[in-house]
Amino acid sequence: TRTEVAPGAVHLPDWLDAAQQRTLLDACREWARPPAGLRTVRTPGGGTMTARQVCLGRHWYPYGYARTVVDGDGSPVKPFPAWLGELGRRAVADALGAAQVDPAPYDIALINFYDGDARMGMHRDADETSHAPVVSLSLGDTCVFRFGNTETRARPCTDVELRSGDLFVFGGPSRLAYHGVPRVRAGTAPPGLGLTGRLNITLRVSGFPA
Ligand code: MD5
Ligand code: FE
Repeated sequence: TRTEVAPGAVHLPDWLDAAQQRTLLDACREWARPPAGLRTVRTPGGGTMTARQVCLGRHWYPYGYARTVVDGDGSPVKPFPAWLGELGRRAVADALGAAQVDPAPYDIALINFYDGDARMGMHRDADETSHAPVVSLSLGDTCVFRFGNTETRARPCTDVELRSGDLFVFGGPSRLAYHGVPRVRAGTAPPGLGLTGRLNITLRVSGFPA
């Protein structure tokens, strides 16, 4: 069942089968290892994000991108693999149609690890130059994903449950909408996956020169 939550914002539940989820989880665990592994993101105001993160291709920090882990161990960022880019293009084609697949290749992945208490406040993703659709893949525990509007952090918004294997694509006018993760439902991951908590992989086109 394909649900268009707003123009360009499409939810495809269960897009990844159990074997594909396992493969992606194994890859995420490798990427999370040092050097340039999982780290805690510190915000300019002195706070810390509760979801921990690892990046591929370019390193995201509030609010920009770098080629090295500027707020961690200083290592070069791990490369963005070609197979992940192909997955991203296939995701956009399935969700929005082949005509919406950006000509530029996907070149950045941000992988967020949420434990039971982790959340993500309402924000916009505006640090990329390209407006190509963002591809979001969820693994593990179900979360409440809050999709807002392009004007304000506040209402109107729509809450959507994202489960392990779900695909969400944010394109067109939804690319710059406010969004967040108000809660993770601990203990709801598929028993066979072997993941405690939630993992989200976003694929992005930076629009930056190679
Ligand atoms: C997550 N991650 O579940 C979410 C999924 C992040 C982040 O928000 O910035 O790492 S990505 C959701 C997203 C991306 C781009 C646009 C929109 C949502 N949107 O317009 O709603 O960890
Ligand atoms: Fe975001």
